[in-house]
Amino acid sequence: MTMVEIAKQFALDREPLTAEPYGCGHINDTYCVQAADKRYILQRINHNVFPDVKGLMSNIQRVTETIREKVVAAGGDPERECLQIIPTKGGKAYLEHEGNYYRMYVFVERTLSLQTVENPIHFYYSAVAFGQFQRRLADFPAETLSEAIPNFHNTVNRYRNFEAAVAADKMGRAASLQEEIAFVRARKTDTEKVVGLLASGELPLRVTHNDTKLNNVLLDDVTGKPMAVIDLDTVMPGSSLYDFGDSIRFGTNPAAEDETDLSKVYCDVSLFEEYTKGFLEACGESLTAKEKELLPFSGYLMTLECGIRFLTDYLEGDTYFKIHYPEQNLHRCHTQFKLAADIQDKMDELCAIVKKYDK
Ligand code: ADP
Ligand code: GN1
Ligand code: MG
Repeated sequence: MTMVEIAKQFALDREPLTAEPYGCGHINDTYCVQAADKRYILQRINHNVFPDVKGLMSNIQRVTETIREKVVAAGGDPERECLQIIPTKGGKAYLEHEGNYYRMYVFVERTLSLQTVENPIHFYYSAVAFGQFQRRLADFPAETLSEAIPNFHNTVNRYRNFEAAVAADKMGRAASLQEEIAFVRARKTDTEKVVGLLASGELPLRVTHNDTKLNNVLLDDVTGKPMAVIDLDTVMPGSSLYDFGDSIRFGTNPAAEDETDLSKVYCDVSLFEEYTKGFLEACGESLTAKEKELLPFSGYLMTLECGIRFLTDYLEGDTYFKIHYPEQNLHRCHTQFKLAADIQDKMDELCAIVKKYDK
């Protein structure tokens, strides 16, 4: 079946005409479907990454319902401020066809999904969006969510997988990666910190998004104000630090994630300030002192983790992240390590910024 034919299996009130690849996600295959005057998002879910599609879609259904209720209660526009699943003609949340899984969403029109920060206000509003997201789900029973990817941000586990990939050296690449491997090994104890504090109860477990890249929030294309938070595949119990840290990782670096000129890769402190301001305004009162203290560290940790994941995938033969050319995961790893080191260097400055907005 073509993607247009797949789209026809969903309960649309108009005829799908075209389906074109869309967006810059690293995981799912995303298409924009045109049907008369309306657009839809159609996705082939990456079931190697997400084997429990049923559990995943049930999570998304329940989470979007809760957000919808909160948006309506606050007098907002649920059509634009919340992701909306289109069921199949048979009334299911997703379609299974020849071993593949598909889902459809309403296309949120007149929005921006940014790959880098073009205007600082956009980054501020993305922080408001992810802060609000966390607040709206604060009373959601976390234990009833299925864990789409167990240990997703368990950095101890990520470190272990990295060492296993080095030992296996499936592609014969380890010898040429000694510098990168040493970079990770020198930071092993950093990977143990947040995991340890969660285990001891010193950090609380919350319902978090876990993939708070700037392009996973849609902003109004005129005002920049936050509309829907998207890419809800990884909504699971986690730490607020994962959400804050991953946004800092992606958004404070003015360069692309696979930039090869590393002089362009750094943490823009003024962007860190924009994000901190927005996040603390939106959910600061619910954060504990320990969470706030570790916000700058989380930017470093999530960047280090992402670099470790890109390096591990490169060592394993690029089986997880989509790549568009052979060295892309290595280039992505380099930007993350450069950025992680820069965040480390700027740690005192970043801590002072958090204090400034901690009211
Ligand atoms: P991935 O998991 O591969 O990152 P996403 O769900 O993030 O997939 O979708 C990829 C891109 O498609 C997003 O970054 C965004 O640009 C666009 N997109 C996804 N859902 C919508 C939607 N409902 N409305 C408008 N654009 C969307
Ligand atoms: C993936 O799906 P996408 O492109 O928003 C990945 C994130 C990484 C990110 C790096 C499910 O995000 O964890 O941080 O790439 N998502 C998954 O760009 O692994
Ligand atoms: Mg995405």
